[in-house]
Amino acid sequence: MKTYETENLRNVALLGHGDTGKTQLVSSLLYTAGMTTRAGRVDDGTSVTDYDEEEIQRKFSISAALAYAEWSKTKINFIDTPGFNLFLHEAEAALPAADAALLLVHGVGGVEVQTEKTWSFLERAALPRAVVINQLDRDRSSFDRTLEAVCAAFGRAVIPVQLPIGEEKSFRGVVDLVRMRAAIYDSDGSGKGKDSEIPSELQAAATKAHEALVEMVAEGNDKLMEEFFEKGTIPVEDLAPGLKQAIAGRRIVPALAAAGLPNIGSDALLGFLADFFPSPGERGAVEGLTHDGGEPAKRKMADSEPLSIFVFKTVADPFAGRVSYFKIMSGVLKNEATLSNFNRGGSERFSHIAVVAGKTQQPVPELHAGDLGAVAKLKDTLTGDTLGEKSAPIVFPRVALGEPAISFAVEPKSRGDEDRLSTAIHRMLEEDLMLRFGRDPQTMEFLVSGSGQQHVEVAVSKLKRRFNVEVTLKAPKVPYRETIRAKAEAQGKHKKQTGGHGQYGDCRIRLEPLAHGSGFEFVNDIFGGAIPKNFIPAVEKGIVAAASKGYLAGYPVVDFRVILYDGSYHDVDSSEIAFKLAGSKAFKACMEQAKPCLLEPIMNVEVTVPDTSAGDIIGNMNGRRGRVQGMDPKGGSSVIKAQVPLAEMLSYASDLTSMTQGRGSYAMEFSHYDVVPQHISEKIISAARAAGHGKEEEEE
Ligand SMILES: Nc1nc2c(ncn2[C@@H]2O[C@H](COP(=O)(O)OP(=O)(O)O)[C@@H](O)[C@H]2O)c(=O)[nH]1
Ligand SMILES: [Mg+2]
Repeated sequence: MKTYETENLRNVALLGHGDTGKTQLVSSLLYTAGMTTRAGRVDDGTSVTDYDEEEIQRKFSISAALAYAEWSKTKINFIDTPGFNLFLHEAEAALPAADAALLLVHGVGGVEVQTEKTWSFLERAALPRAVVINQLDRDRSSFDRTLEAVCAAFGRAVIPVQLPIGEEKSFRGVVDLVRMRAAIYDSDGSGKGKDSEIPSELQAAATKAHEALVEMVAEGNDKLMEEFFEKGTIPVEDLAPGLKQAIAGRRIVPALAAAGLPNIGSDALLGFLADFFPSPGERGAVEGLTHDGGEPAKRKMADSEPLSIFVFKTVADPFAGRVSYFKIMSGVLKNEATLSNFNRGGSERFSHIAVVAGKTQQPVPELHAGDLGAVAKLKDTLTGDTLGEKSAPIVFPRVALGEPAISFAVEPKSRGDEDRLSTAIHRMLEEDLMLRFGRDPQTMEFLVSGSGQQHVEVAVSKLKRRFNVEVTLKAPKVPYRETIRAKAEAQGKHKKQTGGHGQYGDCRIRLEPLAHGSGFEFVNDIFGGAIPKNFIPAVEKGIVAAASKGYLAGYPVVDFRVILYDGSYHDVDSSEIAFKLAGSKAFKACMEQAKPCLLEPIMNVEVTVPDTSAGDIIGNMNGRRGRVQGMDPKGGSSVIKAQVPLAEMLSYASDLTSMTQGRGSYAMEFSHYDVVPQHISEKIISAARAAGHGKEEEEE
């Protein structure tokens, strides 16, 4: 297997709404580049990047996957990502691997919810990008209309560098607006166009679009601007580097035309990526810290810098074990190298490093700065870790993902499988950062939490297929939280000093509410050693433990600050455990006065229904304590947006089906936590109390 220098690499993530054709396009590009002997197809389950059994069955991408193609001596690494909302966190998590992105937009559907969402990911990651208007072979598709929608959504930086030749069934090629040539494709699906003159009927439109592009490139470049004023145009030799620079600087977002399935425009797209997308080295220095919580530090993506790599994905393979996908952030990685893990300490041996194309791996002797690779069997390394040369530590930032929105209780089908379930799930948690696993504080059942029902169902299906553990999913649970609405102050004293070695711990704390979503803060305000330094963490631990068990109904208490301001100790009888118990007692005493309340997750819900059902749907939303925020028409349908408590949405799928005779669909994602109304909260609390939880529960 060849290795590639940094300047000959491109790392390109494909993002966009589900079903825009990202996975199909990658397979078609790989075929055109000669990487596969047959064109893989999503619909036959033979695509390169939807190789997992779960993806083949469902015919959509669930996790980010890699593949690469060589084109004009350049290695293009593709990062194919899911576009469906419940799996979108996978796209976000994989972005550190990319140095640029293709945002796919459906030639019929236009700009959709996840188009905007993934655009915002690209903004946050500051990635250069191009828009591909895809599936232009479809009936009712339109390059112009879609482009207009894209410009309306994302601004005037978006400008075509191609025009389509023919439309719908007769879409057969693209005009290259930089070189002013045309490529015409056969129906053989090779993806290789015939270089031709621009068809005469497109000449005028192409000239106009070329001039617009020239002007836009010149706008941000004084030298080109002068040339443009002098000659009224810019020759290709100057236009091309100017365009490349403008893309890298995110001043221009070029728009291209394609149809991945019939493979039209593919060699032109590959050429565009090789010629105009930035190499990793052209992205400037990557920022990190000298160590976790340390000072800012930087690395250039160059071979000459000390070695560092960033792990952006982990796969739990039942046979190969843990497989780690990484990017070389700087330096050169040689096979069999030993690297330090800068997040966790310890060292790891990189044996059999490989490059990845879908499910296959090819061993390589070395990888240069910017390239992507994989290695199996690292001991303690997980997604988000930075490793490298021991003498040159650096830690790159992790991607912060949202919180899971829904929990299901699961139960192993065969008794005695609890341990196997727990082992298998823990391996899957390494692979999927949005998945959570724990025990229900009330029923002690196993809980699996994820972004939505389908996400959890996929996890359950993987458990069976990969790890041979079968579980039943029970009714979904709402992950309530508890919080406080008032300040409170109390003492917690744990004292047992009768006979033998005694126990003594005493603390005084104040509790203060924090804004929703701010979590937990601990402030040590002890002066003059009222509590010795070494026991202060014990007080905090005791409070955290008590908060996690809840006060009203057994749900974790969140969004509060604790100020530890006084206490006392005993020279002999004070211990860590005594201060832990004191902290826990003080917390409970405070909760009594702090006006505790329940919080529930509120979801952003988007329902698409035929116009005739819109009224019913809105009425129904109001009945679910929903707040309707808007209604937009969309090609004969209505899109209704609302915020609704998760507790009211648990049975929505089947209700929507019956309200619309199966013609409605909806998507939902977590928005925020809000206070549960009094009358509902009373029911939840009394049910929990009846089950023996909440305040009455006594530990020790
Ligand atoms: N007609 C047509 N169908 C396409 C094209 N690209 C993809 N498809 C189909 O659209 C569906 C979704 O494609 P896929 O690549 O899985 O989309 P993704 O969710 O963006 O990865 C599949 O049924 C594909 O066969 C295209 O260019 N033209
Ligand atoms: Mg896909």
